[in-house]
Amino acid sequence: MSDDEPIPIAATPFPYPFAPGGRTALVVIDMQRDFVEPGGFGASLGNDVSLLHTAIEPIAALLAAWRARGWPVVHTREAHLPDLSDCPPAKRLRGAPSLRIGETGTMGRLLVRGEPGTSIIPALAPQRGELAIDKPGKGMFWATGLHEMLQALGVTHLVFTGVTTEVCVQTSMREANDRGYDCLLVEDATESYFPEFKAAALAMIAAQGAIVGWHTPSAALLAALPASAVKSPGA
Ligand code: TIU
Repeated sequence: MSDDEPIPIAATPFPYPFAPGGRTALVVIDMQRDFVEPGGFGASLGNDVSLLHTAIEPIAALLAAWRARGWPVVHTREAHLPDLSDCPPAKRLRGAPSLRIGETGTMGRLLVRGEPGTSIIPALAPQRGELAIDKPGKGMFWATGLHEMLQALGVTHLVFTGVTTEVCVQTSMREANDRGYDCLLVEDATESYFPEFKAAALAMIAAQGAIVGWHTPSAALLAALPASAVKSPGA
């Protein structure tokens, strides 16, 4: 099969034209201790963080598939500068959390770059050669320079995973669609603190003829990927 020919992936609302040859990046949004573990930002908002755990294994399987093929991977972290100059009051003062962004919890200062809680969970830790970007907003393109990095790599398609579906994942996917990327969201590799919001986000994304993009289970995507070059030990 030619690297130029799209591979049709069974998806909602119709097959997704997957671009092989390293033109599709796997995006892992904000799989940070601050959202997934007790004592972090997600818990400070009153959420049950265990609801996000089912996404971890499917994301790990997708990471393994991308790594085996040498395709580009992007990890994002929602993280602010230590002086919070990139965290406007409209974000910092919103709601009534038990701890606000920048305050100190059991894993350090919430959503501040370099703090233990801001790191990506060990099961999904970035590897050398993968992009790992700190983003001050919900969307991954705001104030990050990511679009230029992806253009330099020749990436035209994005496969989305991570948390939370209707907040940072959906915002990033909408930003990506506006920038011309064809986007696929992996249903079991994304989670929300609110199952009904996850379902609504999936429906909104695919409605009106994939107005934002497509969604599919990880099994359908993995089954359709071209074979990886098998790397022998020591190769
Ligand atoms: N609160 C919530 O659902 N999400 C966030 O605050 N950030 C992300 O989605 N990463």
